[in-house]
Amino acid sequence: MTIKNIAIVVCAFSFIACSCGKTTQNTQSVVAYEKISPDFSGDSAYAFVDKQVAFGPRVPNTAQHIACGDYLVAELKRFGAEVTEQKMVVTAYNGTKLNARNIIGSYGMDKKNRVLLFAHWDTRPYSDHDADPANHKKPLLGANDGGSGVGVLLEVARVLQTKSPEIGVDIIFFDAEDYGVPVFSEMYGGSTDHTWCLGSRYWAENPHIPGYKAKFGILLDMVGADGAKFYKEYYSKRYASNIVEKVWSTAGQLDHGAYFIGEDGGGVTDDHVPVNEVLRIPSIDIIDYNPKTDSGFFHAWHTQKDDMSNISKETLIAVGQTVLEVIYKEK
Ligand code: AHN
Ligand code: ZN
Repeated sequence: MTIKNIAIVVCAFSFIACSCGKTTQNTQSVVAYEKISPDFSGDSAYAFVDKQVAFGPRVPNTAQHIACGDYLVAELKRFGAEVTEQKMVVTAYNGTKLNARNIIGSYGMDKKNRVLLFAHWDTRPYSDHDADPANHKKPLLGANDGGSGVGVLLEVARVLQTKSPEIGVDIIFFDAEDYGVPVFSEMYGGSTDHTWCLGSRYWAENPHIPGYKAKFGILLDMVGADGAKFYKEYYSKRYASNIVEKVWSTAGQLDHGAYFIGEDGGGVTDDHVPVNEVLRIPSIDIIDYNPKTDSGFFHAWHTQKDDMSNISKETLIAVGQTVLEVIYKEK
């Protein structure tokens, strides 16, 4: 078909679409963006979240934590990644020594141009935002807070094995993110930022490969809730505004603009902060955080209700397909 012919077909189509009067679609849908990445499966990602939750809470120093860590290592290997485990002992706000491990899966080890994808895999030992104070010292299931980011990245790993992108990819599951000072501690309300993100801080200070570099990083945190909204997070814009734009515009092209909101959110102390500030890899946080609401986070945040009932395959797809598209476009 010649260019002129295509133009005639497009015009004819838009004429029909308009003349029937029933459709509200505009002619933009005729020239829709065609994605280049392989399909991201919402069913598969959902199953990866469900499997983690089935271990129970994944709190450092527990048997469930060890079992889930072993599962994550085995899955990355099954999907063809080169796996490095970084075991460490970090000290929690209350002096507890946490046996922690960061789990790293690499693709295209020989490639110099790399992208870093990360999420935390541990879950919080406290449900300190639960409506019932009797639950405040109970660990939570972390379907969304912990499970969702890892679930999306396991599905990304599965896809990476089916087709190599041009760039190398490193997936890191960080440990000991969520052991920060609880509401019931007397330390609460002080400066407690340093009590969160212990695994990512350790890695940023001791990368698994000395001198490790990546073009940019993307953190996924609480990316599974039904109706999630991702605002442009403060530190992401401060350190990596071009990556925020790249990801948000890709999401728009893929018709996921209902999830990726074109407005500024607040700042969240999260695993991307040490990656930006210590290792200086420009990194963004895709996080369900809206500073205009009560806690800012999704409704079941740090409660006993953070279970599979909140998890939506559509949300997982919106995030996962966007991340895949960014990766497969990158050179
Ligand atoms: C703070 O509340 C300081 N940071 C939240 C980071 C976080 C907790 N992400 C998941 N759980
Ligand atoms: Zn949390």
